[in-house]
Amino acid sequence: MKLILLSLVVIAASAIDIPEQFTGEQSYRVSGIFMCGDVPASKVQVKLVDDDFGPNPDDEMDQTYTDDEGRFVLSGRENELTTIDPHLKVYHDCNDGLIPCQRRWKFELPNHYITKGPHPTKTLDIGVWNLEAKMPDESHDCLH
Ligand SMILES: [Ca+2]
Ligand SMILES: [Ca+2]
Ligand SMILES: [Ca+2]
Repeated sequence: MKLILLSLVVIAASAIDIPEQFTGEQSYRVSGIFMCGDVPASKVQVKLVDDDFGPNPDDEMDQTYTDDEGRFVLSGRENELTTIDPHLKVYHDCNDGLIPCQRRWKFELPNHYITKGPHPTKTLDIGVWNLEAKMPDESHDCLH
């Protein structure tokens, strides 16, 4: 009886395709290109973070600036008891003229690119984004 139950659970789990859960050291790599209109958005600050909730500030996993062609690659790791919540944050001045501080974009990144351990074996390529677009939940951010 126990065996039957167990195999039923296994079948159910594979049918629903429960996402892999992680614990301990996890790593992530993401790349992409930002444009401002038809001009590459260079020197745009980008951060890979593990989103944490409540008063717990997000953990920075890596940060860099886009190159002359608007390209970036971020690669980092984080220790967490449960699966990390990878996010990409972008701070830019595209179409922001004289308004102080930077427009902040935030992307939620899919969990199935998480690698167990310190060295990411997969890369999420988010492709080319035109920063002129307006994100529904974007904000202005001065401290980053
Ligand atoms: Ca987290
Ligand atoms: Ca964390
Ligand atoms: Ca600005």
